[in-house]
Amino acid sequence: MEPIIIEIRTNVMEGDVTSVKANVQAAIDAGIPVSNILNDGMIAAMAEVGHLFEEGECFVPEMLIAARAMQAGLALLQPHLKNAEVVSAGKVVVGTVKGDLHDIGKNLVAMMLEGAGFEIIDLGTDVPAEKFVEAVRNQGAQIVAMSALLTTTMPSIEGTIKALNAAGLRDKVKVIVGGAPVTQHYADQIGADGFAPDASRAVAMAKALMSA
Ligand code: B1M
Repeated sequence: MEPIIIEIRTNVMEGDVTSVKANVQAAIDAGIPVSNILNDGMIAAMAEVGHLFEEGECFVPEMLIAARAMQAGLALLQPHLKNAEVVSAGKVVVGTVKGDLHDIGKNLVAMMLEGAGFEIIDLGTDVPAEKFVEAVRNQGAQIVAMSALLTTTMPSIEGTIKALNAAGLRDKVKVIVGGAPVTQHYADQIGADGFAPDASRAVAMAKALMSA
């Protein structure tokens, strides 16, 4: 692995925003593929921070500063995730479900969908079911993309699907779900149309659902 990728990983884990920015920019300038910078550098760092948290070797403040550093790096990668030639592929309402404040995976999914030509309505984090319903109704979205990072907030995905049903909107939108604890099995169980384990496969899923 390129030494600069290892440095980026360390920078993110240490929450060193200045070095993350400098090294991500240097890696981009050196022509290192954006997918390597993202997956081997930044996402790998967050996985390691999560592992240290589980082991009791780091705490919420460390997770938070690592997340800030990751977001600073993502901002530099964002223009490179976009494909300027693509025209609107569809409208997607994106959000992290109620009770859940994790937004990095959701932001990545939104960025990559945008890069693939989708129009994004990002509702942010801790989004109640009613807000998803309102956005679908008012914006005429074709896809709802929900992210959950906590086992305790996964039921909010199902609650939102039920709310879309109750509002008579379920057959007007496709629902894609994802986030670390979410599985294909869970997606099937709650009646989602698609599950993706990562942001690039969320794009492939969205495209497949639009053409279905
Ligand atoms: Co939290 N946290 N956190 N946290 N945090 C996890 C998720 C955890 C796994 C850590 C651990 O114990 N190992 C654990 C959850 C355990 C569980 O329920 N199974 C956990 C916990 C317990 C908590 C708190 C409860 C801690 C506490 O307060 N005691 C608390 C909850 C707050 C809340 O939400 N109500 C909490 C808080 C936080 C911070 C605020 C400090 C911070 C978030 C900051 C932010 O997001 N702005 C944070 C962080 C940073 C993490 C870890 C370390 C990293 C998450 C991340 O950004 N990963 C995380 C550990 C881990 O995930 N291993 C952890 C990078 C990101 C790119 O990956 O979001 O998984 P991810 O997205 C992936 C895929 O999942 C997928 O695509 C992305 C990759 O391409 N994906 C989708 C995501 N959404 C998708 C949607 C799709 C498709 C794919 O379709 C729509």
